[in-house]
Amino acid sequence: MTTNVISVPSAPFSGQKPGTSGLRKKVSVFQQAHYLENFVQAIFDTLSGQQGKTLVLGGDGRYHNDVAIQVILRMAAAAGFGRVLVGRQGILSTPAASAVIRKWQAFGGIILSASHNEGGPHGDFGIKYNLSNGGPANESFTDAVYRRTQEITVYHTVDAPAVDLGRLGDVSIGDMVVSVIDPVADYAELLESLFDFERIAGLLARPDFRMRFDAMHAVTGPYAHAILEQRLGAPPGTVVNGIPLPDFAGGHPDPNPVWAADLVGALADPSSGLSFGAASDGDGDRNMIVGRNFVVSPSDSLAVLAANHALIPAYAGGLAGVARSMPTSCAVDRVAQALGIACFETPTGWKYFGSLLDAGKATLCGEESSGTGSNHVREKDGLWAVLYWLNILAVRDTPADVIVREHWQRFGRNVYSRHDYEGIETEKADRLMEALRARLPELPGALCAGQRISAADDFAYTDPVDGSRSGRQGIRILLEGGSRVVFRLSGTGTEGATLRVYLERFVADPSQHEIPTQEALAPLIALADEVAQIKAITGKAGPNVIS
Ligand code: VG1
Ligand code: CO
Repeated sequence: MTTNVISVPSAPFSGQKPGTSGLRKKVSVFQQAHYLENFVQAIFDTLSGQQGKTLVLGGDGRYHNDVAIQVILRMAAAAGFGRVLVGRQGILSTPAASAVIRKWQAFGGIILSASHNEGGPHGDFGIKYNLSNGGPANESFTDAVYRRTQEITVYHTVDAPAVDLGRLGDVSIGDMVVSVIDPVADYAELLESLFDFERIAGLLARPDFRMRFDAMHAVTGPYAHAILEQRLGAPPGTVVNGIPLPDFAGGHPDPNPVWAADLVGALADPSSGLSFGAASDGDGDRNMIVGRNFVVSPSDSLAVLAANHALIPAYAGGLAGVARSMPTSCAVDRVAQALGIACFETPTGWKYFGSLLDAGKATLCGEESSGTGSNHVREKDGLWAVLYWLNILAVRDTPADVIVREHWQRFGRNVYSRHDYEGIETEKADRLMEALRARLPELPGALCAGQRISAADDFAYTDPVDGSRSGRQGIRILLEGGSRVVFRLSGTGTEGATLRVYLERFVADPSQHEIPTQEALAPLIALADEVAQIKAITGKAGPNVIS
């Protein structure tokens, strides 16, 4: 059979610029004729050498996933790919896609997701490209794709019937083979090779240990059912909201105290009998860890994972180094120092960890936004983090909250919170950031809300492996004693702008560790408002989400 390529004339759309993690827009934007096709063609035009190679394709199952998969399959055939590995029903979590790319040495992968953003016909859709290392394409690639979208005049496809994605096995589109694969198998096998499954199964079988995993009606449902309940023997019902729905049952699949309030509430209620809770996001790369009446801060979680690495089979040989995004708290830095290993500070977004992982400079990475992962894939990985915690709990036989408290006693506590101001008019958000930038030279030494600022800058990063440079990655205001306030605008939203304010204060004295987080951070919250004029410029009385 030969592939008859059809070339369809098209014209550029404005705004097809990938953000922190791919291109995210309203579903209605993606539903415009040629919109998805143009972006996919821009990716394929930016690649070279894909002829005859393998592409991995899947998404988080949100609304429009099924339509987009069929479009991309036909375009992949026209672009000359030899094979596409596509998850059954078009499903692949982000970490599973990364695992499949690596295991089968694919040329790259396309992941359809807007992650934690809401779904459904009025929700968001998204698309991103991952390279052959399994990780998100770097900035130079996404910049090139964007440039291509601005000059596109044609896209290429083929005439072929829709592939039945419900049936495992191979079919052809022209010369290209489409292999419909089990979305869970390769990923579950990989996780099983990292952790002590026998020990975790023992913990889950104990009558005095009960866990709940909330899949938030997003992609991790089938993965959690297969791994936690089927392979590890957790009682049925351990996984809740485990059936993926195209609109996530109307919620935001974002595992934070606001959107996962049910889980947090259940762990705070002794009558639930629960001892450990966890949740993941739309595409399965984020994690939330909850102990009894205790939400583990993601920054603390990264530090705890690093400090306990010797208990985990895959990491018992030692960590090469750790890496965190700049706004993530410095808790893990203290662990790295104690271990005598390097700690890297990168801009926000997983794409910056790839080169460190590839070069063997870092083993564990994490972000304050509920993302942790390791060199087993090139994405953050929600269920990986949950299994890591379960492995620690199984070995130490200590509840999660006690593990964190003991960690604070040993290393001190980096009290931490993020305040999100959502739905700000873009013009106001830009004005706020520009005003802050303009004030940077005068801030060091200044007194603000009664506190002395010691340094202030706009974070810029030079990749230690490839030397690439990324500027304007967030305004940092540093105070004496390790306190910080960081300001940046979100790069994943689809409506207006979201201002993220990251607040951190180091508390060494154990007698002060139980002070409620917002209370401990109150002086910094006041400083943030005074220095950036948040209320005055945005007109908002307070943040929409505090995590
Ligand atoms: C947010 C998080 C960032 C994360 C990104 C993608 O980006 O802050 O840490 O890497 O989402 O995660 P931003 O630009 O909105 O702050 V996911 O799970 O949405 O793919
Ligand atoms: Co995600």
